[in-house]
Amino acid sequence: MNTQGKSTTNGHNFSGDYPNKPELQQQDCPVTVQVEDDRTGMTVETLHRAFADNLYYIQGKNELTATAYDYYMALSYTVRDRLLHRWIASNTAYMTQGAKQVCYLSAEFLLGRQLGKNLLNLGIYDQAKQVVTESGLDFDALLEVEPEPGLGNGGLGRLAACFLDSLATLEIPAMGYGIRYEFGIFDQDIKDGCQVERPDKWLRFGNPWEIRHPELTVEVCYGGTTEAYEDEDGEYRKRWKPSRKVLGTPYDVPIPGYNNNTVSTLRLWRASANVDFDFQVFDSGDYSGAVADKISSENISKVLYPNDNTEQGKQLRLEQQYFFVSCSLKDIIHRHLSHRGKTLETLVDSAAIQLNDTHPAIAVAELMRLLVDEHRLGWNQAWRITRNCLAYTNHTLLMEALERWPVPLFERLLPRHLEIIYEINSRFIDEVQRFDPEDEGRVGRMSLIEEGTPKYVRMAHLACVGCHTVNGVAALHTELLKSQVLHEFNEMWPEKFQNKTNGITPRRWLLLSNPELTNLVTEKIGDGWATDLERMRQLEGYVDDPEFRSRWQAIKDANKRQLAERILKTNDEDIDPTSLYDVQVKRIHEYKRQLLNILHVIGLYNRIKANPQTNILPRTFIFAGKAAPGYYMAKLVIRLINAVGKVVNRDRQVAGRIKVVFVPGYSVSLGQQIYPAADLSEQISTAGKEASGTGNMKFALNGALTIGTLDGANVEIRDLVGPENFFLFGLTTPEVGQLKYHGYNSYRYYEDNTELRQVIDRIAGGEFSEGDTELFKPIVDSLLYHDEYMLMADYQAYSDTQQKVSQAYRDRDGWIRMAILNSVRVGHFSSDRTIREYCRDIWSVKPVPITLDSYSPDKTRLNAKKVMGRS
Ligand code: IMK
Repeated sequence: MNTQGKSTTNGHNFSGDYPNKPELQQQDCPVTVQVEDDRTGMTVETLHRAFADNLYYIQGKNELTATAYDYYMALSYTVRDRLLHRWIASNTAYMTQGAKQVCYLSAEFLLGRQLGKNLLNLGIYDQAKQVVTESGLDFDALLEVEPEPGLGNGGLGRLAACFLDSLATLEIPAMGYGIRYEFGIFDQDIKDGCQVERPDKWLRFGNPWEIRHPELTVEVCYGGTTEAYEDEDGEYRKRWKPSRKVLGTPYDVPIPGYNNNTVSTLRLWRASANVDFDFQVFDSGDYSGAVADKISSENISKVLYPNDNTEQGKQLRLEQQYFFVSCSLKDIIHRHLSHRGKTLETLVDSAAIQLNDTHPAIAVAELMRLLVDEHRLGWNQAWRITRNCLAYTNHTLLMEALERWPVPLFERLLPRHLEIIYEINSRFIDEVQRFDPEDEGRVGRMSLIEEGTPKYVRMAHLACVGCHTVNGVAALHTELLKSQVLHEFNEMWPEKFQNKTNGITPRRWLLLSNPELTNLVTEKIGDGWATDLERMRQLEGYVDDPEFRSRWQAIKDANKRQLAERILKTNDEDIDPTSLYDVQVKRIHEYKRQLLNILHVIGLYNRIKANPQTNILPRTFIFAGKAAPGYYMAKLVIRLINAVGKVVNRDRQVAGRIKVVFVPGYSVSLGQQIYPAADLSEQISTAGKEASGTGNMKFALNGALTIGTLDGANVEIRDLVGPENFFLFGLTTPEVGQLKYHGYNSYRYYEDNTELRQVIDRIAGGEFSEGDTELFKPIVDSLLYHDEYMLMADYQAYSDTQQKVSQAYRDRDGWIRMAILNSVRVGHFSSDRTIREYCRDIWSVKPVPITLDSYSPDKTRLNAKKVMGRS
């Protein structure tokens, strides 16, 4: 490769036009542009030069003036050049081959930090580390400069990110579509034991991982009215006369596969004002009014709604959903039609469009509108295309999380879509009546519109009707979808329903987060297992090898010491790395039952207070997680955890036997430090409430044992690791149903169970609130008089099982054996497996391998005249 001479044209000038434009492919090439090897070379020497070069020419600094941030940017741009090289090759291959692409529509992508992951996937992690270290810098500290793109709340958004990694790794042409929130999930501080939210200004210093494409800007309309008209062919048609138009501009994030040349795209849309439109609409005199409207347009992509598993019902949220769906569908159609000879009839050959929960479910109506109103297709043809292209993943069984929009709001914001939904509904209702003429209630229950004042549009029903496939995210969840939440749809269209058990990417959740364990695995079974995680099972034989076990333990111990250092910094709390780390990290939600965990801690505390000599296994209870800012009970649970920590950690009598820490600001990065250090994974939701869980998989892969209920993917994890290596407790889903059905009385457990009564009395008596008996009263009352999530019913089983955990941990060898078996037997939960199943059963897409040879930059030719003429 050419290592001499600087080129005058850099890589991003290619993007002066859409990569799919055929004009750029013309033959007469008066100028040959050679892209400098400093931008593509992968050796330590080249990376060193590129790093220094970028520090100088991009950051404008040298080693005397550079800050940590400058070094971070210099390395990021070094990586970005190498990504772009492969990205162009990938886009070119997909365009020329007209490959079918997965289009993953999601309101959330919880990516985590990009630099380390991109280095890993490009295969230059060690080289970059050497470069940075030889430059006298701390590599890990440099990676930590990156602000985390927290464009999601929890599992649903993180799943989308794991899927992107697996899609690229499996060489599946794919595009993620979402929103470029200016403010991601809030930062969490803990002040006086309470959660305090701070805005997440993640873009403050710019973002080296995005490429803006103003030339691909699209227009999105809202409001106004509709009118009927007759088109040139005498056909009756509807026209939408919107009252508001905003612009959507894509920002592309390149997503490299692991150990291959594929780089796919996460396309995030940013909203801005359509100034021309504003100036037409407003009085020509109202200049400031028109400028002020700019703000309201920009608000659409301003902030992520911080709710997980609850519905917000805010107008701006519906505006966001429609915004990114409309932008994305227009983009998909544009790309399809820009292929010679392609018509909309064959859209399904270009795109498999996946709806990540109902947040993008307005896609059903919008695709119909684009096909019927804008592209003038007939209804039936449009409906066939829509149904063939769209598929829907459900992520929750909680009634309060099922999205419904008030019809009046819908009518105001999206009048044409409401008409289309009514039309879909009327045809659907006919079908329901034909399917089951006897049951008169069925139509009302299945209708896309919920009757009442006001009426509501049921988004899950819209998705069920408008998609060819509906899937759940774990075996139990899919069964409950089919038998409860959507059972009438399952009766009508059983062939629509599928299970796709979630997975996690081993690249971030093992290779990046647990490098020592990664090395040990590779040492024993060689390379290649990171993309074939079931091969970890080859390590099963080593459970009987004392040398292997002690190395395993040494790695866990080192990870635990590292976490202790971090907790000393963030919590100013000294934790004992030899104690059992009992960890619950996830969003704070009543159904996830962090409260049950802390009740057990109080139970242990009571035991020590009652008998100071009691022999209790030293444990550190580690909590982390954010509560939705408007979720009163969840925030009160955070207060209780911190309050218990304050009392227990300071109590001399407890003397280091139990500690409680709440680590603030849970995030992907913090998760990467916590999972590898955990001994015990708390997966204790009320059975039937957690759709899948994915943290459960991250813990197990890193060798933590699970204490858990038969909920979500816990069921499958337990089957795979073996029941003898899993601490099961609690009511099953049918038992929860039975107990509710026969009238659940939680107070009975308070009366009958001395241990539990003492726990609750301690809270109620103000023991953890400096005598204030009011502060935690809502928690006490909820336990005694409602207990919707049946903590009281499960308390004793949980406490007994925790006792078994302690016993098991005392047998260090036995524990490590179980930990190893957990880790090596959960290869099934690689998101690679999940994605293979989606490709085979839902998307019908095939890999398109990318080779760099034919697109290597020194062979790239530019038609300079054409490019100059355009700008
Ligand atoms: C989550 C579920 O709660 C998890 O159990 C699951 O593992 C994860 O999705 C990935 O499948 C956010 C949600 C949701 C429903 C609505 C909203 N389900 C999940 N997060 C807003």
